[in-house]
Amino acid sequence: MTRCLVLGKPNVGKTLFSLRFAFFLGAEAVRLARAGEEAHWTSVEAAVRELVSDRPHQTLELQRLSLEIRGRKGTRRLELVDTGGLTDEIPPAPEVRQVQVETLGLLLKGGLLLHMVDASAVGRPGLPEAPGEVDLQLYHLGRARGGYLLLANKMDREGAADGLREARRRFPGVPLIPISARTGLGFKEVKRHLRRHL
Ligand SMILES: Nc1nc2c(ncn2[C@@H]2O[C@H](COP(=O)(O)OP(=O)(O)OP(=O)(O)O)[C@@H](O)[C@H]2O)c(=O)[nH]1
Ligand SMILES: [Mg+2]
Repeated sequence: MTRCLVLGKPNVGKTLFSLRFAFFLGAEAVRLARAGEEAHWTSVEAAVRELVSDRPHQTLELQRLSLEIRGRKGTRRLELVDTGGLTDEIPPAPEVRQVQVETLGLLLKGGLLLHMVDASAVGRPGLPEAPGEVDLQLYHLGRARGGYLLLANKMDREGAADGLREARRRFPGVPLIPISARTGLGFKEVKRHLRRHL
């Protein structure tokens, strides 16, 4: 089973995307090991209510989703891993540092990389979600290693079209798909892209 990491700064929409994409692919439920116990949700709304927040560093454990992409040429399996938000600076809270260490550890083990940025924050350096040094590092790593896809999220928000243009300029030479984890825009393209790489 191919591992596929969803990476990026805090609050860019990694968890909302992971949950909605799981149901989009036809999962009947999402199951997660939380603090050693299995939790599961049979509706996307219930999962989102509990796991998504506008507060940064909501995700403090790697969240592994076992998924299937069905298609005419058979079924491909993947493990989608929703990770803790990465930051330019080392964060003071130990639980945030812990999940970042786990995230970077998994990054070094390989697998496909889905690097998410908030399109509505690109070119607005005052916002915490605006791409930073950590995004450049992920981009250079992904570009060199391959199996890398940039996701420009929050395309439903104002200013996202300008942000998308700026993202294409700043991160050239890699596949980029504009998406909205809120509306499902671009999910079909992400599915098609992943199928080709699994
Ligand atoms: N408008 C809009 N809001 C979004 C979209 N994706 C995520 N959000 C919102 O952005 C906030 C952060 O979403 P999360 O999925 O928790 O972000 P995350 O990247 O997992 O954040 P951490 O776990 O803290 O790293 C929430 O309020 C979401 O509802 C989107 O496509 N459009
Ligand atoms: Mg999260």
